[in-house]
Amino acid sequence: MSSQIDKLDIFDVKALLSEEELMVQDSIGRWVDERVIPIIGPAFDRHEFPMDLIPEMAELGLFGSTIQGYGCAGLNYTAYGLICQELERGDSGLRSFASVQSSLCMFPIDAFGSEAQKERWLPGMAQGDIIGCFGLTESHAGSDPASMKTVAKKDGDDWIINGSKMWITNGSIADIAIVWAQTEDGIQGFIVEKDMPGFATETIHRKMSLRASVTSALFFDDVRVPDANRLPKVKGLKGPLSCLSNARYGISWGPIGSAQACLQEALDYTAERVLFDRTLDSNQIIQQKLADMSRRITTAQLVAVRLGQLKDADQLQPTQISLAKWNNVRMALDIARECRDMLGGAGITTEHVAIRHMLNLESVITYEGTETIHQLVVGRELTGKNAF
Ligand code: TGC
Ligand code: FAD
Repeated sequence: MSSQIDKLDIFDVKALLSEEELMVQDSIGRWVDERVIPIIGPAFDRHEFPMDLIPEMAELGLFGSTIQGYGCAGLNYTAYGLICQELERGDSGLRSFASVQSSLCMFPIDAFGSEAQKERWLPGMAQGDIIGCFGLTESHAGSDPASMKTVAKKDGDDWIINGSKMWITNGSIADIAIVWAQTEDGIQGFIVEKDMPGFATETIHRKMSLRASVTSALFFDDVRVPDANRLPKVKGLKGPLSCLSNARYGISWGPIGSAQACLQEALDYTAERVLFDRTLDSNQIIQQKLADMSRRITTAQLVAVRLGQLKDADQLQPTQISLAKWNNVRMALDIARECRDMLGGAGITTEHVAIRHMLNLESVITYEGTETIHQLVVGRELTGKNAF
């Protein structure tokens, strides 16, 4: 039986995209096929982020892609979502790198920075010459950033920062860190440069998830930061939470790519594998499971496209992002686990992609607000009661 339906896009979501959005998706998708997929399994095994891909990502316009000017591509948010989806089809670590650089570092400089800060940092970040990291989480309470202990105290024209941050993507490879600290005036953001005395990083080893990504702890021991490095246009938790909103938006798209990669692998594998005199995909139970994956991916794609429309119309609410991040990451994690199972013993090695995506998604469901935190955000919207 032949059909016009794309197995990974049953509702033809592509038909809802503009020419520019399709072009972005095609070019990044081709790059992921050619440059990422052949090398990413071994990089994950070696616990290494593939640094040599950074200039290529910059060349493709992936960093700060929604920012106008400063050498950035000025794309819309639907295109940014598609970039996240294609990158995550390769590996969540690569999408993480782009999310942190774009949504968590370039976005706050663009939205809350002075003109001098934008001119100093954004062009180099767009070119991938300056790498950023985002320090919000502390070891005692990631879900509750309002309780952070890192402090910045005013000292003449400078600030003195003391404290530490934990689980920071890109921490030990970053040239600058956007660091959120308590001040007498509430939480404020500072651009800490890697060679400022008293600033140190330590890479976190032995991760079983996001192995092709650098995760670090940051330490601040009387780090003197000039007031010129303070983000002047925002005070309070809404500063870092706005950055999270942007990153969570991209993460709502990304795992669709992981799920597509896993489903494609399961389709290929079960079509070849012969057990009890027939291919595995001839069994009703296998078909039912594959069909159910397709249903969940399709739902997630439609959620993402609607999210993109709302974001591009500047109407997106944090609760909508929470619902989408929760739904789409959960969808991908469950599918990756089910695909791993369909591959039997072969599914437990990184010769196949399912277990790598499955392990990565354990981080994705935890960072940028755990699944529970997003459920509580939606619960608060429905009931009007804060249950955190
Ligand atoms: P709450 O009282 O609700 O809000 C405080 C202020 O913030 C505003 N706000 C938001 N603004 C923008 N976007 C959002 N999503 C916002 N949510 C809230 C809010 O309006 C208020 O503003 P104002 O002007 O009234 O002061 O704050 P809360 O303390 O009750 O906390 C709410 C909660 C639990 C949802 C929040 O703390 C939370 O989201 N916790 C989870 C923390 C988290 O997600 N951390 C992520 C760290 S970064 C990371 O994981 C990077 S991974 C990178 C990668 O590799 O991809
Ligand atoms: P906790 O907050 O201690 O949560 C533990 C458990 O308690 C979770 O299951 C949670 O859902 C649950 N829980 C929490 N509150 C409630 C409640 N009220 N009711 C019921 N259950 C609750 N952070 C950054 O700032 N920058 C980064 O670049 C960054 N990158 C990361 C990369 C990786 C690979 C990982 C794993 C994390 C990263 N993080 C980063 C940190 C991440 O955001 C936190 O791990 C996350 O917010 C959860 O915080 P926590 O680990 O302290 O867990």
